[in-house]
Amino acid sequence: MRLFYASASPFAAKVRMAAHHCDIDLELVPTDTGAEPADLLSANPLGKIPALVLPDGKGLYDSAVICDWLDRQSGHRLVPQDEAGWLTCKRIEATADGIVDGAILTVYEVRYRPDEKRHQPWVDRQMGKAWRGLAILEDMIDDLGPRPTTAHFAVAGLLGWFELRFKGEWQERHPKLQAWFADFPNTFPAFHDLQPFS
Ligand SMILES: N[C@@H](CCC(=O)N[C@@H](CS)C(=O)NCC(=O)O)C(=O)O
Repeated sequence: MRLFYASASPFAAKVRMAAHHCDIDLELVPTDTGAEPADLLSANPLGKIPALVLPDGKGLYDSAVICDWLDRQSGHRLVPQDEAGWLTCKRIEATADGIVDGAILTVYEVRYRPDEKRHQPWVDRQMGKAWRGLAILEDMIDDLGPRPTTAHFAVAGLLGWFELRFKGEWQERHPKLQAWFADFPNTFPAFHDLQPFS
């Protein structure tokens, strides 16, 4: 199965880690979303990565949806099936994904908008979502057990990406997340190869 991805994408890193954990091979297609290539748009009309092409040729997109599909394929190796475990996993995954959703818009603001069109209050609002989300994650991170779930991969993708884009800005405020992130490669050694990088 082909996965449209970019090496720096936290959402793509999350899916790649999840697939690795499930022993599911993916054919990687490096993708520049800015160029909106036709094969990406036919897999995902929204033009976003990650996008996966399933064996029937149809696209599947949004990292949470792809991970849910990988979970089904793997006999639930990614998402706990008991209600308490499911709620913890999904709350943390949604929080991690939402943090990136806010912060990435501020990256795009700089990348795609000319200086004179930037609106700082809007940037601050988006980063406010990200910092509030990180504060909540700091409180929730102890709820993640040793067995990797989609929540682990979402948080690892997020923090790996923050290391690239906001290095030095998050660690001091979030010592528990910092410790969790430093230890994650011990539970999941493939993180070294699959983490976001640019
Ligand atoms: N909710 C989506 C978000 C995906 C997303 O925003 N991906 C970024 C790259 S990290 C992207 O494709 N951006 C290009 C665009 O927004 O046009 C997911 O979880 O997969």
